[in-house]
Amino acid sequence: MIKTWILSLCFLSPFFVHNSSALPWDGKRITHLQFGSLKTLYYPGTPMPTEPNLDELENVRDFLSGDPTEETDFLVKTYGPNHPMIALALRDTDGDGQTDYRIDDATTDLEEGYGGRFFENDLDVDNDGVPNIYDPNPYTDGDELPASHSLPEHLDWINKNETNQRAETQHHIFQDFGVVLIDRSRAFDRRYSQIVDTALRWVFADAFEKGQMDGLQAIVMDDDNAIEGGDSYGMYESVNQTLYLFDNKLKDLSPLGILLVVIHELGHAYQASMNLPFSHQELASNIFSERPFRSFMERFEWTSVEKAADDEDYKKLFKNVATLYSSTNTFDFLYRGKLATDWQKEISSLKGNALIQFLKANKLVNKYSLQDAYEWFSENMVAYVIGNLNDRISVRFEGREKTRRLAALKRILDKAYGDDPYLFKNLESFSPFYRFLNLEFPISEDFLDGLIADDFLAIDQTSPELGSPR
Ligand SMILES: [Ca+2]
Ligand SMILES: [Ca+2]
Ligand SMILES: [Ca+2]
Ligand SMILES: [Ca+2]
Repeated sequence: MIKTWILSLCFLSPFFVHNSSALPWDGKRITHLQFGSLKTLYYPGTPMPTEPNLDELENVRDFLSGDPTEETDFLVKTYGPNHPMIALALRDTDGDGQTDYRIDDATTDLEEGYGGRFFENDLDVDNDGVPNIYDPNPYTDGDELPASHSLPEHLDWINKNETNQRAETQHHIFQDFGVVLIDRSRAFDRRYSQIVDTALRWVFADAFEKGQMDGLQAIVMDDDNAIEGGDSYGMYESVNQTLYLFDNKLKDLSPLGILLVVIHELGHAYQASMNLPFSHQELASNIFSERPFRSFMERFEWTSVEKAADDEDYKKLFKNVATLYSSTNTFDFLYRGKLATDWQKEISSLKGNALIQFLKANKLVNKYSLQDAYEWFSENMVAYVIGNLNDRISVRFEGREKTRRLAALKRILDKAYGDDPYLFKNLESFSPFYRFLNLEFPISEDFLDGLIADDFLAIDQTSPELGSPR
């Protein structure tokens, strides 16, 4: 019966009106994609939500008939006249004030990707105490958690007749870190699961041990992220405590490149975990204060100021729909006393040598790290790992072998970072942030030797004449 609804909503629904105006909205194709996201929302084969009832549809009509706001404009642009989809975007099944879904508001332009896909928002939609991903019936209460330390059947790769290394890795990660790997619109292959295992075990194990990674419950594999035309390797979403990896973009990277992406995103999970004891409810709303993290970053020249109550961003704040991006911080970040947005303006016109000099003078590893304190943290964390790897190669190898390996490392960084030069040496080993990382995330020689030995460097594709990394 629910299946019928899927078909009817996509193709036959009376609510579905074929392209009525010049909206950047291609009903048939985009609805199919948006709706498809529900089928892998928590895990492949996620049961579908029930069809919106008449009350919900009336509620949608009321909501849209008021004065237009950025929020109603967004819903109409994203879902067109498809009121059942808007009803889902507004739905709060258990009435706890947290809507079921977080809506992808990246774009509604099909050329550049598409918005309107559904992401997890309320972590327990039916309020039966079983988090959605562990819940075989996420929309129906009455389920019970599986015995501790065992994966529920629908998530367990071994139940899919897999006795291979991929399934073993999933088990070890769940047992040791309480994090579950989930195939969503794509499957983890053996390589991905091993790389995630490497990052967790060799870089983040201490943080897990100390309870500093509570903001991570799942690592999931998807095809791509709609953001920036799918130009995204990964994403961490604090509200649903999920780290997303995007196969379409990641598959071209070498193992080391993928590892660096995973470390960057795990860095975000570490940052978000700082805020959890204080503001989980806040995180679930669209307003973030994130005070613990802000205070922490003051040690590293990142301060923050509260936004004025009449700030433009507050007017854009959505009140009824949770979105991935149209949220607002209640504060602005400053790096070395200057607004991050002003830094970005200053740096945007710089190219070539001028850019490199600027980054060096301001101790920045790249342009992207000026986005905000979160990105600065994660980019510097990656620089820390690369710097250690670079030093290890320099110590262990000489002459041509050393040149080849350092060149391989440079190629990997160039490929991953594209036009944004990545100057990992700008994180100096005597800087406060390096010292923090060295204390909290000790890097062992065994780990570095593994990266060198395990084909992580994709060494055979390297041209030996390239010089050492910048
Ligand atoms: Ca709810
Ligand atoms: Ca709930
Ligand atoms: Ca549940
Ligand atoms: Ca349930």
